[in-house]
This record gives sequence, structure tokens and C-alpha cells, in this order.
Amino acid sequence: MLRPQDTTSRERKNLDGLWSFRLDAEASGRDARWYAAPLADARDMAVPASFNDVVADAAVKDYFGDIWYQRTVRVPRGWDGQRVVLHFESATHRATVWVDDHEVVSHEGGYTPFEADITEFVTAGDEVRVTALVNNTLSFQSIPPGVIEQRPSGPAQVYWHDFFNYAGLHRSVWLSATPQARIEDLTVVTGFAGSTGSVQWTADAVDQDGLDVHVVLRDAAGEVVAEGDGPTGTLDVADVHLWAPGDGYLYDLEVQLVDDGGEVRDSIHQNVGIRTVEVRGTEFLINGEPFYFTGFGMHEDHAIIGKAHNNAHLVNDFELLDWIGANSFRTSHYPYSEDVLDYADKHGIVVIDETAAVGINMGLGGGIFGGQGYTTYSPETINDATQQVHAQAIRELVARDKNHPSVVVWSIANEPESDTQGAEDYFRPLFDVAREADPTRPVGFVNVMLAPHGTCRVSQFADVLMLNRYYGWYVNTGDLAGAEIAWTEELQGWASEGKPIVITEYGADTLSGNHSLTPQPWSEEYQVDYLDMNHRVFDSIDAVVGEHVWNFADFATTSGIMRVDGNKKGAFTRDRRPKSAAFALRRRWNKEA
Ligand code: GCB
Repeated sequence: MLRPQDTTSRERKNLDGLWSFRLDAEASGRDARWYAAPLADARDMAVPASFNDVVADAAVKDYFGDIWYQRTVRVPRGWDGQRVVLHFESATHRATVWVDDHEVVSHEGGYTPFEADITEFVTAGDEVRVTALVNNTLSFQSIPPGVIEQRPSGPAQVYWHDFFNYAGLHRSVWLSATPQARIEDLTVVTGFAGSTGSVQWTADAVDQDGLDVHVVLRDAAGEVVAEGDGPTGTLDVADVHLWAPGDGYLYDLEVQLVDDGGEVRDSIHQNVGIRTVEVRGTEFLINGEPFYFTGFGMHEDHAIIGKAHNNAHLVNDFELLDWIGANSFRTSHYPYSEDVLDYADKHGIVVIDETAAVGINMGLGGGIFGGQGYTTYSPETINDATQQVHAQAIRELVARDKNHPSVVVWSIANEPESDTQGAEDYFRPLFDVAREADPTRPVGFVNVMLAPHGTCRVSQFADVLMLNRYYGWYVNTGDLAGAEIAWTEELQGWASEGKPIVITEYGADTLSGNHSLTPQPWSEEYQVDYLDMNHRVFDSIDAVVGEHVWNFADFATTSGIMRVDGNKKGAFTRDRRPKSAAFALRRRWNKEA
């Protein structure tokens, strides 16, 4: 699937704006055919947005179940004879869509796109009604998982991840027109030898009878640097300008379907950053050069809009990454908007790209998230069906993001239970799924403190070790000297594995404006000292090739005794004001600052 584009042969119409919106706690709307008429008793809802914080009503904020979105759209009158597609960039966590009375597509998984060919249901120039039945419940068979518990007060949605279960239409919805004979998918793999770059392309075409694939590569100035023919092949690029951290140089690959007379019948464009990624011993190499990750685990999280994509926030967050000297981030804990990855490509920021598989760990809930007493891997909980959904989430992530030069590692899960036979059996095939989907990038998962070195049974499958550790916060709280000893000892153990290690989380909750003469947990001074301690440990171990502070900014979570107005481990507050730690990180990461 290709994201809708405007090209010489394609056009798109954006469906963002105000949609009719209605909760359906009884799940009666489907039988009552709510899609077949204007949505009754509806209120307005912004798209894109998480619905939760937009409405001034606690029952809406914490709602789980069926949610209806509807709007009408006029199909552009110039689209006669074109193939018309309805494209959702995401619907959290699943959706079924109708066009007028016709059910056109269903999709499971809240952070990857889906679309339907609706040509037969629309007429150019006429209006159609688009209805999406979104559902945000989490179960043991969803990614991420959760469970609905029956309580004396009624059903409650429980989940084991530490961020608010924002839901709705978080990203753009598009109507788009393509020719019938078209390019349907494209895979690009890049490399270089000396000063010559290579761009290998594989284009999947549909209904291409009598049409040939032609590719044109242009440099950033628009000059043609290479051309080729056929569904697959390799272009040589003389005097290549590599894509590199801090240098987001992009070529433009145009893929055309051309008829006998040389007329271009379909045309798509793909940004291409020419670079290589490789793990060698304990080194992580980009373009053959050792790379050290500095940056954060992040969240798509903002006041009011929740997890919605917003370009002002996008630019601002990347400005702050630049200011602080971050060269990379992890899309914790789900695939981010494609606009985020496009921006990272363009600005030379390196990305660890993660699936939404977070909270596959019933041991971790202990006290923080509630919902104790479950076995993680069992026929009744995380089971074969979950594994299938997880495999599909990995395939969809790779299918969507495979051509982004910024993406250098696939993270297939965050902090799953990983020290049991069940974990080993669950994850072994998932690593195969990731490698089959993309043989070119390293694959890993993020290990939790509950499975320290020597006990983890999943890290054997990973190319890169990614560790989340909270010595000095959740353990050795307030005792940074003790934390330093314990952390160094564990990390030396991991270093003996001979793989590169990225510390994907370390952090301390910090209430902005809370100061202390002596380093007290929750104070800005403690956060700075905590980070300094961690950095001493990392600097003492060669196999550590990266540090991602948890988190870039404070973010919303479910309520609980461990969280005061959300998680406060940000270097920035939720409204992006710097804490003292931000200045300290800036000094470390901008060596000249
Ligand atoms: C973790 C999780 C992250 C949490 C963080 C915390 O290990 O991966 O989602 O927010 O700890 O602050 O507890």
C-alpha cells in the first residue's frame, strides 16, 4: 500500500475537519445500521484528534467500546474513470468503514494505515457518506493487550502500559484517485561502494498490461542522476551524497508506468536516502561509521489532542531535539505518524521504530497498573491468536516504514515478559517474521529490568540489545551510589554478550520547579544527578552505543498512586518547557555547547 500522493497521475483530497461523533456503549449501532443514515444524536469531533480530552465529560474521557465517526464528502468531479480509494492513516485500535450503505474495510491495530477501493460505490461529482465504527477496547488478543474486568461498579478497562489509552482518528483520512493500471507498492534498498551509491528498486504493478516500469532518480536539486527500466533493478549513483545522521540528504525516485508511445500512465514519488546500517561485533554502524545514539524514548502526546498528529507540534518537537543535541529517538511505544518519519528522513534524525506491542507483561503491572493475578503467556491470556495479531503488526510496520532511511532498527516489543519458556516460544517466530519482512535492518526488542542479564531468554534472538533500566529510581531509590554499583555490574554482564547495547530508557520522575539542596527524588537536581550517574556507567562500557532518556517530555497516563498528573520523567514538561535536565543533556550531547 502506498500513501496517497499528488502526482501527474494521482490526486488526493483531505477529509480532516469536524466529523459527527457518537459513543455506542450498548454496541447497538451496527445492528441498527447507523451507517445507513446521518448519525443521529451526534456531537462534533475534530479529526485528527484523540476524542478523550476534547470533550468536557469524564464518561467520554475514560470511555471504551464502539465509537462512531461520520461525514460526507463530495468526490471531485474530475475523478470520473479513476480508481477511488478511501485511506485512513490510522484508527485506534480497530475500525470498520462504510461508504453509504456499503461496508468496505475492517482493520485491526491502532497505528498503521488501511484503505479500501471504493470506485464502485462512488460517482465523480456526487456526495457520499463515510462512516467509521472505531473500537478502542483492549483484550488479550489485541496489540497492545488489556482486559475488561467486571467490577462491582461495572466493567473496567485494564492495561499494562504506562500511557493513557487515547483513541479515535489520530491521523489524516484521505480520498484519493489513482489510475487503474498503477504502481501498488515499492521497496527500495540502498548501498554504496566508494563514491558510487546504489538504489535497488522493486515495484509491484497492478493491471499493467502492455505498460512498462521506468524509474528516474533525481538529486535534491532536481537533476536526473540515474534512470532504469523494469519492475526491479539497481541504479548506480555517481558521486553519491549519502544520507547520514545530521545530514538528511534525499534523492527523489520517480516510478512510472509507461505505455508504448512513451506516455506516463502512472507516476509515484519516493524519497530515498542512500545509506547502510550494520551491526558488527559490539558496534552499530551507519555508512560503515560507528554511531552513538543520543536522544529519547518519546510519545505522541499533547494537551487536548492526545495522540493526534499536528504539524506545529511536530516541528516544535524536532526543534527541541535539535536544540538539545539529540541525534535519534525511539517511537515508543507504537508506530508514529508517517509525517514524523518523513521529517526525520529530511532532517537526518535516526529512528528506532517500534510496534505497539507494549504491556505483554503481567508481572510488571504489580501495583502500578492494577490487574494483577494473570499469567502472561497462557491459552487464556497472551496466546497463539495474540501472536498472530502481533506478527501482523510487525508486517504492517515494516510494510509502511521500510523505505525510510531514518529507520535503522525494528523494535518488535517493549518490555515483554522475557525470562520464561513461554516468552521464548512466543518471540522466536516473531523475530523470523521481522527478518523475513526486512532482511536489511537489525531487529531487537526492549528488555525490562525484571529480566536482568543472565535470565532473559529472548535477547538471544536480537541483533541489538535494548535495555530499559531505572537504577536510582524504581530500585536504589535516592541512593545513586548504590545504583551506580548495581547498574555497572549488570551492564558489564550484558556487555559480555558481544552485541551493541542501546540504553532505551533511564529516567527519574521530576516535578518541574521542585528544587532541593540535596539530591531528593522528584527534584530537578536529582534528575540531573541521576542522569550524570547513568552517563558515568555508560561511558565506562564500550559496548554501550546509545542512550535514550525516558522521556522527551512529561506525558499522560492512566491514573494511579504512582502517577501525579501523568508520568513526569520528561526532560521537558508536557507543554515543552525545559527542566534543569534538559540543559544538562544539552551540555553532554552538544559537546561544544
Ligand atoms: C518503562 C516503560 C515506560 C514507562 C516507564 C516508567 O519501563 O517502558 O512505558 O513509562 O518505564 O516511567 O515507568
